[in-house]
Amino acid sequence: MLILIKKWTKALSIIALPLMLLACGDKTVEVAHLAVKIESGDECHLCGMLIIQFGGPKGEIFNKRTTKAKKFCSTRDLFSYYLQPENTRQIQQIFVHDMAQTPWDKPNDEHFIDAKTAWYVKDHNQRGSMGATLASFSNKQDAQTFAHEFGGSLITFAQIDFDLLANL
Ligand code: ZN
Ligand code: CU1
Repeated sequence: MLILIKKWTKALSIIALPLMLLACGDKTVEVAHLAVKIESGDECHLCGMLIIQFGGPKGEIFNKRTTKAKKFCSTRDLFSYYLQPENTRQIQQIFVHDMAQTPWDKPNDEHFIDAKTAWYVKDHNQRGSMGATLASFSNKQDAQTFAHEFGGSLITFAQIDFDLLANL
């Protein structure tokens, strides 16, 4: 009988250990999200505008420990939100449209790309929901082609700050 109980406790501890690890791990695990579609009623998380009523690249943000995307009417509003330090800390993933793959006036949500590795064109003459905005591209060559056609210059994710946004 004693042997049986001992066997049981051993078996239990074997089962319990991975479960505990799983439970602890759960809080820190960072799930990779895929960009989601912008629906007809979706409002910009920053300015409240209906997102699909306007052209230009849009943005999406997934925070750590949440599954719901925050959606933005423009790359301009996306970065205004992202750059606030209390937000930057919470953010796990950011997406922007690849404007080489989709028309400016009606971006297709199948062409969301990782914002952190994207190339951006500032000071071009195309307008987004909030006026001047950053055009986003997955490919440097495409960003150059866009700048050639619509003006502006190339920057990377790391070069985007509040100063730059204010002077678009
Ligand atoms: Zn907005
Ligand atoms: Cu807006």
